[in-house]
Amino acid sequence: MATKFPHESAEKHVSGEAVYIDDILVGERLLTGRVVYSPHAHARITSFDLKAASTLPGVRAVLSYKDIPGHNQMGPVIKDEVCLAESEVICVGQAIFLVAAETSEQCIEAEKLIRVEYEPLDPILTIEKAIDKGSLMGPAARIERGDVDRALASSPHVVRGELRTGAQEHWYLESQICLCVPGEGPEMTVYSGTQHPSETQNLIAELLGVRKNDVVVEVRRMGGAFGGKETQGNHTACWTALLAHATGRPVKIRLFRDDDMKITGKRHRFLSRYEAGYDDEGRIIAVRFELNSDGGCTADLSFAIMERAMLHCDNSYYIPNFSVTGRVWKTNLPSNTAFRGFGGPQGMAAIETVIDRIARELNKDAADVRRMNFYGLAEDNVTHYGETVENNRLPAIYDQLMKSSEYGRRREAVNEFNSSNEFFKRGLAITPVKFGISFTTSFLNQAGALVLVYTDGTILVNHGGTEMGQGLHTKIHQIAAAEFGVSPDRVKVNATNTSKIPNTTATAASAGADLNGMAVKAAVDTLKSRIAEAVAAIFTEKHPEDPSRAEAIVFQNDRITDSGRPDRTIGFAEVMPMLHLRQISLSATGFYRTPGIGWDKRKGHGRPFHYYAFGMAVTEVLLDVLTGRHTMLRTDILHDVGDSLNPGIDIGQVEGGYVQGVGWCTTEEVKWDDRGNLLTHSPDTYKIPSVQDIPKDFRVALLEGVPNPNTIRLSKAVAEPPLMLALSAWLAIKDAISAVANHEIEPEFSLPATNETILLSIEDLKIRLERDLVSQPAV
Ligand code: LUZ
Ligand code: MOS
Repeated sequence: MATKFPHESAEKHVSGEAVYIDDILVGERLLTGRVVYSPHAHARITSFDLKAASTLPGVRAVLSYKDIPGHNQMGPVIKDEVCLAESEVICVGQAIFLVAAETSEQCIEAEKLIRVEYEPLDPILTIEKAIDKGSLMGPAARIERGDVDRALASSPHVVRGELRTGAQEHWYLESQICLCVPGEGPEMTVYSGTQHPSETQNLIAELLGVRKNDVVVEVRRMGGAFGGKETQGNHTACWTALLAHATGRPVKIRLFRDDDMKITGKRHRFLSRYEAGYDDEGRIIAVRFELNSDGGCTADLSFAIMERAMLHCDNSYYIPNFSVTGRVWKTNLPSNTAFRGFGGPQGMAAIETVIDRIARELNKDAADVRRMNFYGLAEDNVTHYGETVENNRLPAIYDQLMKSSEYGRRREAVNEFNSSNEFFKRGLAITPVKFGISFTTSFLNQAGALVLVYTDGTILVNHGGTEMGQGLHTKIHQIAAAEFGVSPDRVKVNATNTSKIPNTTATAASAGADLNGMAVKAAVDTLKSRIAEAVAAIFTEKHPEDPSRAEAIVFQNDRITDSGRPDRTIGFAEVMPMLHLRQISLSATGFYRTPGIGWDKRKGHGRPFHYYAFGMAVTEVLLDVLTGRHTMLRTDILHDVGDSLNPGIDIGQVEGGYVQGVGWCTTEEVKWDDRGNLLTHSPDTYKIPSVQDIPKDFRVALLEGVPNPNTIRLSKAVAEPPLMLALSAWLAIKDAISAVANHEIEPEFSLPATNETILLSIEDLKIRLERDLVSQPAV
């Protein structure tokens, strides 16, 4: 299946023909919706007056929580999140009122006429203050193995410290959007930019006080999501549905970019404390982590994200004595949410910091320290939570990548360069990724499909996953064609629709192709066995003396053939009208649940993941010591996707994931003022990677010859894992900074390593270096 197969919408994307929600044609009865949100991080609402706004010409509805027919609630899992604020606002950006008008300008004019009285309250805007105030979102979670206290006490060396990792804005190209079209009676059709159509459907039904079978959510495609529409696509959908319900007219809300950035949650900031014991070689004996995240003002997915951080703070390393405690803190910022990696990056940044520090303390190359701590193939291969690392690709990837990237030679070249250059330094680092594939909430690992065959031999595939540019529909398209043994041009993948597939799981956790691909295969298998039986009967009618058996029927090259008697064959399209005349059902559902997983959250033990995805990256940077500016000179990546379903798409995902991770690690800094206003709410103050930030020499390869057992066509998930390869860029920068002091003292370092952070780190290093020189006793 690994032939070239372009993204199903590639041509439409570049020609502009791809229909995004904002492109859907609606009649002149379409209204524009707008959300009016809190300017305070924390305040009581003492009164409000909507009269003047409501009577403005063109305005069709101005709504408050009082106008909600059902439950004022849009919490995705934990019901702690109101749809519209009642007597209190708990972050800047929290929705309070909704406006629908004939034009967007009228909405904005109406908003100016809304009178609200607030009584400001003291906000919590940092993890530190949340800790001081005991503002916990919920109970702490812990995973433990071995005796960490004793192991730390008896370790020859111990490093201790603290790491801060920053938030990250999703910056999907298409901002949050929804179009709702009211139908007959309580019916509502919802075109939503959501990764989770069923959850959007459920929340809207509860909000409107209607039944779930009256709400249909459809998603053709999103212009990017990255986790930012796993739960928070629901918000805009809920607001739009309320306005459509109130006015009886189609309503569309598309958030302006600045509003989107202010209103929606980000990747969780973490404050991580660590203690790690190791031997003279650099082998880790024990680690204790305390992970603290900024959950924002409601729970959203914060607990699942913390859990994934706790399940990934081992990254690729066997750590015999391990303790990790995770705490989610409640602050007065927009609720932080899923973002590609889902806690994994924060957990991995913590252990990679530990490894890097151990290497620097021992004056070793961090590559060697990483290698010696990798999970083993046959021993030392059980994680701190009890899952065995099967089909471990780490040693193979390491050996291949060290060689293909010429790490050894380049390490010498970097040293050479650094010893002869004062104002420019180079840095080099290799980091691994081991990422667990499955939702850690085990029941979510399920998917459904509905496959239809028409009498012209065309196939329509419905499944529960959503397309956000990642190529899921393309892969599903290929899977359906391959399983049916027909050419791909017979197949079409439908827009995701809750009236076709009910009760779906979010397209998330990198599992979209794994889960939905298997569900589609199950449906195709059902159809094939039904068709095989009927076709065998047709063949047998001509040769009653020598019957064809259904088990011998094969689907290949657009034909259906008796494999024992190749002359008995009929075209796939040719036979369909015959099957229809014979009253054979040509549609089937498919269902899949991931086998063999199970995870006890409370004990912190089990097998949460079906398998692991592995990858490694070597990054080399050039640092301008006087400005703190860095250039990515070269990145080599070797990544494991099993037998790739589509190498073009998979390499694109690896490249994109890496570059998005580089953004998080380097230039993307989310900042708020001391009243909880987002300062970085547009691309002129928030720096996402551009074409300039892609490594000058970027070499991405997929690991060959590694079929992944028990998955759809022996493939592996791709989406999230490559993001964390960017930690190699982050640590290459640290390596370059460290070269300023000839690797004699360790730089202070945090994430993101912005120009400013780098420059301060260098300045600090120079001051400490001078102080050391002065205090050296004369020999
Ligand atoms: N969403 C979720 C996720 O609900 N559970 C997960 O384990 C997960 N992992 C990655 C991304 N989204
Ligand atoms: Mo996600 S972070 O939507 O897999």
